[in-house]
Amino acid sequence: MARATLNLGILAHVDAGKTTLTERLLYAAGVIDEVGSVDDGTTQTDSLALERRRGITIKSAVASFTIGGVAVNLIDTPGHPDFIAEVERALSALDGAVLVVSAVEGVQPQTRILMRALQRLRVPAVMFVNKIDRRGAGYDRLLRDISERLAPAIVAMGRVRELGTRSACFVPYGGADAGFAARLAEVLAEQSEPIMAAYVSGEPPIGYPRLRRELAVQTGLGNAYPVFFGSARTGAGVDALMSGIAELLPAAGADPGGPASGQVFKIERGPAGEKIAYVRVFSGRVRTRDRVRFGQDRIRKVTAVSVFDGGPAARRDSLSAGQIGKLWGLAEIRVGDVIGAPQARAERHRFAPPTLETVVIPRRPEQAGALAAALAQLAEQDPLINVRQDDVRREISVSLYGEVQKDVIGATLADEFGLEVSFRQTTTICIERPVGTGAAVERLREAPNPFLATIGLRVEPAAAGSGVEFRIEVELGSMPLAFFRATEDTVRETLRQGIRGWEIPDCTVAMTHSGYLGKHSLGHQRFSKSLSSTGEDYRKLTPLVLMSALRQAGTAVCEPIHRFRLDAPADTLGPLLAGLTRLRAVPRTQVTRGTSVTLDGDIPAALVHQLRQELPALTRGEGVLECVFDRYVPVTGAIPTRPRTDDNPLNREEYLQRVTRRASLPC
Ligand SMILES: Nc1nc2c(ncn2[C@@H]2O[C@H](COP(=O)(O)OP(=O)(O)OP(=O)(O)O)[C@@H](O)[C@H]2O)c(=O)[nH]1
Ligand SMILES: [Mg+2]
Repeated sequence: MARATLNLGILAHVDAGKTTLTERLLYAAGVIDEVGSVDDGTTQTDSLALERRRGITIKSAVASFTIGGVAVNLIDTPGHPDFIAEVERALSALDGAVLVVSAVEGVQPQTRILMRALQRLRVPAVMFVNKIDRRGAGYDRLLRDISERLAPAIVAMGRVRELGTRSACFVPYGGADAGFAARLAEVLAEQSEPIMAAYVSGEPPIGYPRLRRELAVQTGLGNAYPVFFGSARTGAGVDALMSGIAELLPAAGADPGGPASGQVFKIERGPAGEKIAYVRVFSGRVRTRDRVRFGQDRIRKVTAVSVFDGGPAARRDSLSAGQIGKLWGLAEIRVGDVIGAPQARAERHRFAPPTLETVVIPRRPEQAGALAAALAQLAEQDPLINVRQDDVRREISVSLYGEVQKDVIGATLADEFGLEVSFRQTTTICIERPVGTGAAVERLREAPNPFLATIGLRVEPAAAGSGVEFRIEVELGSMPLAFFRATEDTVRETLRQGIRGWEIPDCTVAMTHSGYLGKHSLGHQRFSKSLSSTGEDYRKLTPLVLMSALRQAGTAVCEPIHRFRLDAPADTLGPLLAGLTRLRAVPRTQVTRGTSVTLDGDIPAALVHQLRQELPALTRGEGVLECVFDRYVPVTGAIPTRPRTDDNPLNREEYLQRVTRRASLPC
């Protein structure tokens, strides 16, 4: 019988100690004989040369071991906000998580973002408060911080001795600790009616084994969070965490029958450049030589399978429900693709999209083609870099979360593809939002419409984050379905560049008029392509109609705003506030504690990097800044525009010339 599997993510703010903890868990499980170190570049999961050089995790990595008969597949994720997309992809593969918090720094902005994502996806988690060996480590302060800022239903699983010293150790609570049993009963009573009833009656007291079982149930449901303490550096508390993982987190709830269904959470290239897809299977089984469906209806044969099953990935004939493994042979596959039957967990974009972009310039102009191909390969692993080629200006641009990601792309292009590149200065990615309603119609055989199609569209604003909704307000039978589909696809495509060239992520587009010319409407005549509508007519006419409706609606260009938290010495407040105002930052709250001050507020994403650079001078090198994307707000002052990379449907004459010239070129 296949053993149970637990796919476990290690998540935290940057530098909290995820990779060091992963190393410790592998050591405790007997997978490695020596504990590697991030600082020496010798860990199992930071295996890329670039990760070892920089001492940070850039890509998620899988390591596998066995505890108590359960195969645990650990996914060590990056904590740096520039690589949040990697975490997003890993989330789809998880059954549970360890959320790591530093005992010195406490709950940090990224910790809260990750916790919210875990709660939204109902991924159960245990918490590990790491670095108890460091001076300044807290215990009560940490528990307060976690319950106030992450989740109220937490249970400390033990106490710490010699906190803040090299010999700090974790002592797990047991049934004999009356305070622990009472705390368990109190937290669990909030979540479970039978426990509440027993708790209120008080007689007889609820038995400790029952409380422990109930803790596993409520943790598995994501209703309660056990909190362990320890040090990944010294190994303190790691054994207790390990038993906690096995006892409290549920193994994969997998459906071994049913159609094969899985999701790709990582793409890698093998030594010969072959593509390897890391897949979590949710139901059924994927076998070698199976022909599987993925992406937009591609079907490819799986040429090899390897499975993580308590040790390094090993060649097998098949990958079953609940497991994580690698698949070969799926040439066009991209990260995030669903394999086989669609499943409910394939939800995307749980975190904010990148808000910055830059142009990548090859040092040698003749390498432009090679650069485009290399970036296309990087986009298979990280589609959010959203590689865009502007044929008019002959430039390639990519989207970014931050400057570190830019350095990493530069270093990867140099190391893996031998391409020296430079980047243009990073700029902000704005969006456009319709501000009113606009409508337009172009009718078949009515000048100046040169296409054999009737299309009417109405554009309306929609709530932030709601996406693009396409509504059909005409009879579905009024036209072949393929023409509706061509119109909808083109609407979505066209909305990537609004009136000022920025994407319109949220709006409602209603199709108000439709019409076509087909062989049936030509009576006895024979089918003739030149006299019948084709999908092409809808694809070419839609941008013209949509842009004219949008122009009537009007759009507001909105820029991304980050929320910041800044800690600095209180006596630097004067120059700091002046500096923040210069950078268009708006402090909202200010709290002074002893000699330090904490400011919370908003700052345009465009100026975050500059603030980071100026901060040391403004705060004598002591300022600590945390920023996370918050929302988009309309730009005041000069409205930024982005050069178009399409056929420019805003200019009718130019557009018609371009699309008709292309149509008449031989294929
Ligand atoms: N004193 C002490 N240092 C630790 C502990 N755990 C990790 N560190 C140190 O903290 C730094 C960051 O550790 P990592 O394991 O790379 O942290 P991470 O969370 O994987 O970092 P990213 O993947 O880049 O987000 C390294 O210098 C570690 O040696 C700990 O328990 N105690
Ligand atoms: Mg790491």
